Parts: sequence; C-alpha cells; structure tokens
Amino acid sequence: MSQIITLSEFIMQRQKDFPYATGELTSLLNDISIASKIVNRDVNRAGLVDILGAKGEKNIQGEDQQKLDVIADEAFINAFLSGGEVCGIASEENDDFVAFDNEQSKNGKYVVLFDPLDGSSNIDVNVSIGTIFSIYRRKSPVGGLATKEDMLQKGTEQVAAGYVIFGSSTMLVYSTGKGVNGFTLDPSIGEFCLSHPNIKMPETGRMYSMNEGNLDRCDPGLKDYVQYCREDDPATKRPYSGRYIGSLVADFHRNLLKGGIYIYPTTDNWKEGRLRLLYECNPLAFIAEQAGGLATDGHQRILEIEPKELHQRCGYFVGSKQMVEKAMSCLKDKVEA
Ligand code: AFP
Repeated sequence: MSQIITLSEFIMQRQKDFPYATGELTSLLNDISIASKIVNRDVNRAGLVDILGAKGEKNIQGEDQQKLDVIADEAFINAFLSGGEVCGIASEENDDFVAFDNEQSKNGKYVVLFDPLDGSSNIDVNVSIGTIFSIYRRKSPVGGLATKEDMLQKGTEQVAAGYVIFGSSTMLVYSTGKGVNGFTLDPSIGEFCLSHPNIKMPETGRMYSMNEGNLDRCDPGLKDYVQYCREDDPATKRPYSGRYIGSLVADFHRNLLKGGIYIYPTTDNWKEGRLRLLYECNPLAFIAEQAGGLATDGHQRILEIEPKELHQRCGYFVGSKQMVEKAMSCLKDKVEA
C-alpha cells in the first residue's frame, strides 16, 4: 500500500519552504481544513435535515432555518476566530468586511477573503458546489483592527489561495505560490489525503464553459471565439465540447484537470461582469497561474486588477493558456477590424 499523506502532514512539510515561517499560515490552512469538513458534513446532510430553504423560514422543530451558505460563512468565521491568525475577513455573504476585535485576532497577521458556498443556486438540485478562499498578509499594523485597505489588495499579493469542491467526492485544492496540490477527503478517516500532487493545467483542452444564453449580449469578438469552438478541429474532426455546470468551482476544477476554458464575460445586463474579483476571480486566477494556466478579464491579467470595492465584479476568462489567449485574440481582432 502506498503511503498516505494527510493535508495536515503536507502543510507541516511545506512550512520548511518558507525559512522564516512562524507556523501561523500553517495553522490558518488547518483552520480552513477543519471548517471545510464541517461544511462538508452539512452539505451532505442537506437533503436529510431541514437546512436547505430560505433563511428566515422555520424548520420542522419550529427553529429558524439557515441557508447553507450562511452556515458555511459562520463555520469559516468561527474557525478563523478560534485560530487567531486572522485579524479580519471579507466574504460574499457580508455587505462589509468584518474586523475581529478580540486581542488574539488583532495580533493576527492575515486576512481571508472568501466565498463560503459558490454555486448555491445549485444546492437543492444536488449539483457540485464549492468554497473559494484567498489569504493576504495584512497592511495595517499588527495589534490593531483590520482595515478596508487590508482587504483591497491586488491578486498578485495573495499568500495562498484555494477552493473546496463538494462533488462526487470532496476535494481541497490549494497553493501557497509553489505549485498546486489537491487532497481528497476520505470520509472513513475524516482526513483530506494527498490525491493530486503538483497539478498542471493542460496547455490546451477541448472543453469550453460559458452560459451561451448570454451570447447575443456579449462583445461580438466572443461570438467569433464561440464559433471557432463550434467548428470542426482539423485534427479530431470534431468541435470542442460545451460543458457548463453553472457552478464556477466545478467548471474550473474540471478544466484544471482536463484542460478547458471558463468564460463569464461582461454582458449587456452584467456590464461589469457577474463574478466577484476578490472572492471568486482572484483565488482561482492564482491557482490557474500556479498550475500553468491563465486568467484575464478578456484584456488584462486578473491578478493585476487594482480592487476599488469589496464586491467588485469583472469579466472572467480562465483556463488553459492557449485557449484563453485564443479567446483574447478574438476580442482584440474585432476591436481592430
Ligand atoms: P450562485 O452562487 O448564485 O449560484 O452563482 C454562481 C456563479 O457565481 C458561478 O458559480 C457560476 O458559474 C455563475 O454564477 C452562473 O451564472 P449564470 O447562472 O448567469 O450562468
């Protein structure tokens, strides 16, 4: 039997990559792993107990129901509060960022930005969903409260990023800027185990993921790219396959492993794009680049966009390098034509 490496063991081993590491990032990644297991438990029970449904409704015991994305948000916040390495968070669930005001957290060096449960409109139909996270070093002085400036950092400043996919199995994929590794949760021992070491995104692929219902509302250059995807490839005599789950983590994860492109462009009704720069686009762009892929807004590298507000949106093209470059060249050609 080959040796099993758990996520905790792996994180400890990797601490040696950072000569001045104090162990706080290691502990923080462990907090994320614990919160992920709690969310995994609740996602798996979703069909059995009354934790689906809208917040504010009563469950069968007459208690207030909570939506799973609120449960997930609280699970992560509680893990960060008890860990003490994080001075504040911003999440898709909260209008404003949260500065933790207990003494231990005020001494925390990091902030975490996250989407607790992305693709939540898919929960009640049993489609894969995910948590996405970004870790940054704080800008404000240690010992005080976290500030908005701590949250509004460019994606290039990420110390680590990752996601958890709740699919046919549960996986945690993360990077600290030295490659990408994936861990599958073994429910029999309750541990994430290294299953996908050193993930590399194929340079090109045969799958494109976008909501084609929006095509008439997009940049005309994108129509050219989709047309290109639909034409027969001379080598295979087949067009690319359209694969759109509508759950970003699931579409991204498939493309990361098999090669492909995910597109959510700006459209007439989503003029700034639909996806959030800080909670969705930056962390997955970090993972994509670390695995050899590319992420842009169609023109500019995602990680270099200067964020102006917490819930800022942007157009998103992420995936295999050659496919993202081809899509960008279609947009450019149309502008120049
Ligand atoms: P929800 O969390 O509201 O389900 O949104 C999911 C999402 O942010 C992303 O995961 C999907 O790829 C995208 O939106 C789907 O958007 P469309 O329904 O407009 O295609």
